[in-house]
Amino acid sequence: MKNILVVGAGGQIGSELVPYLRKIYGNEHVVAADINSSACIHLAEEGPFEELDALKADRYLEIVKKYRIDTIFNLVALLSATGEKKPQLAWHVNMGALMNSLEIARENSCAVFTPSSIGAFGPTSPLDNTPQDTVMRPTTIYGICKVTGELLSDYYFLKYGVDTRSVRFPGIISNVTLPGGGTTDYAVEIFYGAVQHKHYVCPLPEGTYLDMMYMPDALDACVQLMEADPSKLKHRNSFNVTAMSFEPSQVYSAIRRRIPDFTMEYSVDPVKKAIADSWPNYMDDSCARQEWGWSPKWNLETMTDDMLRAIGEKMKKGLLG
Ligand code: AKB
Repeated sequence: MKNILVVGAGGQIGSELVPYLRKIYGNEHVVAADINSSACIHLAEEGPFEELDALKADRYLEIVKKYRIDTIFNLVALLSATGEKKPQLAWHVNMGALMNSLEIARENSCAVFTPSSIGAFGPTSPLDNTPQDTVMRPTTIYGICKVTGELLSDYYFLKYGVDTRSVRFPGIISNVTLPGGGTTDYAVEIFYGAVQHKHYVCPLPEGTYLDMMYMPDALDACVQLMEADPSKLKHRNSFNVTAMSFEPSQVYSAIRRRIPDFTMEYSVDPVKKAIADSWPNYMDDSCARQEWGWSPKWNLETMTDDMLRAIGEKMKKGLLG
């Protein structure tokens, strides 16, 4: 990776991936692009930024040529819960951005990273220790986009030799940019609830296990996979990766051990519950471990310490609304 373009840079992953990549590859070599320039003020101060609607192929191509891009991180996506409210829009945006990324990559010899998700699985997948290669019949539009995206990315590799690579991310927990419209968002919001209000109303019921990962591990996964020796990759689109699996009362207890007066109640969102019930409880990520050395560093305890510290600091500085 020499000249990198991150499309959808203002989102939860992009806002941390851009600075992480810039530290490794140099500020000038990592271009941030997003439809919403106001979400990218910090990114634009530290390195190149371009306003881009990823559905506009001509403008996308112009940026790739201008910066001689060789690697694209396509992070544009409407997440699972939003997708269920606006399925046609989710398909249009998620597949449109991917198709443009793949076509531009094909014409300009770029590698492409597009995150897939635990949402690519469905209720007929084995939900415990979900294998790398198994039944994938998701019942959400988000999952349908993810499976289609995986197949399309493999197709571009097999047919055109485009270097496409991807991971199936679990819920990602971070303290810089809030996620929006996802089913796993509760696992981020609970930390803000604990620090700001000492209370949280959880939209998923007790017992709903889902895979999760702390952002530093997610950033490592992106770089490690894109830097992996291609001759070692038996899979490409897409690798199961996970760092931990928990259900709401476990993260609540972890926080309560540090903030004893923190309280939580449940007010179950039936749409989110149905989505979460159709997703794995925990995935088997041994292929990622074997093929490119995936090894997460954070667990629920260490992540809880770090999340509460970081959000506490933001609150002291008056940075929380
Ligand atoms: C969502 O909840 O939609 C995402 C995901 C797991 O892909 N965070």
